[in-house]
Amino acid sequence: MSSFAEEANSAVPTLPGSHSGIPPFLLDKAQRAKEGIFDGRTKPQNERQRLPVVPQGIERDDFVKALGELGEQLGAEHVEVNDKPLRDGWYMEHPNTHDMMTILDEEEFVASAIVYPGSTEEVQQVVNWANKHRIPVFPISMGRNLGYGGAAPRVRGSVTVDLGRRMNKILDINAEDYTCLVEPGVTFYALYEALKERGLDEHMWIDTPDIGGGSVIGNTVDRGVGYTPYGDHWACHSGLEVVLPTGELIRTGMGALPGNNTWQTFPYGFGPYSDGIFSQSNFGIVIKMGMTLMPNPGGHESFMYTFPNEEDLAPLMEIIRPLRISNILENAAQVRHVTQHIAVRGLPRSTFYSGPGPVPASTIHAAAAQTPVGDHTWAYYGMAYGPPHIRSHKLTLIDSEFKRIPGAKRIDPSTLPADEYFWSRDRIARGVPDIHELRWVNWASNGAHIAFSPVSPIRGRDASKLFALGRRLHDRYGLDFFPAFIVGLREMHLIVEIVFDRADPERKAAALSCLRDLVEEAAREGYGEYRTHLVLMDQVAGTYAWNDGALMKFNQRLKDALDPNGILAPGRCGIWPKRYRGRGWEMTRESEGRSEGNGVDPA
Ligand code: EUG
Repeated sequence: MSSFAEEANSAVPTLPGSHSGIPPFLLDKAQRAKEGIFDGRTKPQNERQRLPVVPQGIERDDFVKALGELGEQLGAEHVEVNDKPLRDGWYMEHPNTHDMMTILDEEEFVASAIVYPGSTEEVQQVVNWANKHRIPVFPISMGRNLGYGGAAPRVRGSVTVDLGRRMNKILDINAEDYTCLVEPGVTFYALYEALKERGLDEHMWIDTPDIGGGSVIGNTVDRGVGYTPYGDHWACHSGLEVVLPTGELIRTGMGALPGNNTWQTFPYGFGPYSDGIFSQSNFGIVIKMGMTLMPNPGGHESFMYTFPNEEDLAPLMEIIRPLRISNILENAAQVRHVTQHIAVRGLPRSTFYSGPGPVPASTIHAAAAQTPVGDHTWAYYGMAYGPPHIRSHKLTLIDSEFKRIPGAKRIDPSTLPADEYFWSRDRIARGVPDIHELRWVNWASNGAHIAFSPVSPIRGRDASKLFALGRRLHDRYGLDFFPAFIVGLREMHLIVEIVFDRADPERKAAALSCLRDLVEEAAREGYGEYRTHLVLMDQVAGTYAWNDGALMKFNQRLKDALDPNGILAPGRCGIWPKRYRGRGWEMTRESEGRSEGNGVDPA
């Protein structure tokens, strides 16, 4: 317990000293967030002494010898064996050894070792080494996609290739073209700090997700989103440099033309547009990426509306769709349920309710009535961009449309205190990263979360159907329901984060069953996930089954051609290399929490 207290009280690492650190302007907030998280932690510190988990397909002695060989190439200090007790840490000091928010036993999604390449050549060396010994490797940039598996590998005992620690340079910021070129260890926090340091933060904006500690590359290749008009990160990238699973190095788009000067300004180049196969895949290791940055639009203004009833969701979506598609609503908006409004205040659920099952609606509404925003069921957060006369045209239209819903209220920002969540949304929508969103993790003690993230049209009937589905299944498992609709341009992502106590096996099992039901029933209605956690990848991939699974067969052909030895991130996004197929590696409801299959083809 003493090391636990020590961990809780230690200082949060900061930029620029640590590539993974918090920007100094967020340090106080991060330190308070950390205290809150460790206050709610009852899970005893893991003291389990352990041998490193060896991946299937290699003997322990051979594996240890192979690691020694890699240490000679990269330097022994850049090869770490994962043989110590697993440390969960928290968002800012997250582990690269396992899934700190695991819904399974924590020894399932666990690495055997972590290696830290420092250059393109070293990434190639790692890949060549993996092919020589047939050892699965799992690349991460920062590994901060918590809720989707974090840094953890899908195949137990994989060697994690932590790219972020030593490959974290901003290679270029171009203030004329509004672009940058980054390595995997550059976080949204770090990119924002770099713009400030160069005096460019008023000139151009980054686009950050809800929390800014993730890798720009990692989030983008996972097709994450942010909240300025540049919120579709994948659509905003231009140019990749990729190490292939067989060790070759390629540049995509204009990057393939020697001496080009348009790698970051024209994403397509000539011929097939290859970038797509390197997102949400296991076909290559992205080590450089170009990203566009947004010109300061000359003004910005956040707005927030609340709507009183659950039934307001459908008419609201019908109002949002045309406004969003025509860019009167300019950024990916969030329509959040009142339960989120309460949870993001950062207090544990036990503050409000100690009974079994979900916190009753009346309790949530009573709590909401006590907040500066007041009682409501749905809250819309958006931003208008441009100088005042441009904004006022859009805001007037939005106001008259939203007010068609009886009881709709525009919240006056000047009535909201500085630490209100609204101001976090305000910063994020103008490209200033934050850490506020983390607070709802405290809802459960030992709070962990996994997302259910289906895509739907921006339509009243789809929103209502998904809301009812989520409500029914959460009720079935006694879980609080946290829906947030993220409205893209012509579609929306519903994000349902299930928050659970990761020290409670029964609650973990309930959360996992609920997630499996959600994926299955949503698919039956025609909804698929835009992204998912390691534990759900096989199931979600299985829902994209049109024409007898033709897309997965195509992906498998690509996998076999590009990665004949099946060493790169086996099973990621449901894509299994040949030597794993037909051996029970897919995780389903029937796997009973085991992530491994029965061996690999020795050939
Ligand atoms: C959030 C948003 C996501 C996601 C996971 C979490 C946070 C919402 C839009 O994508 O995939 C508050």
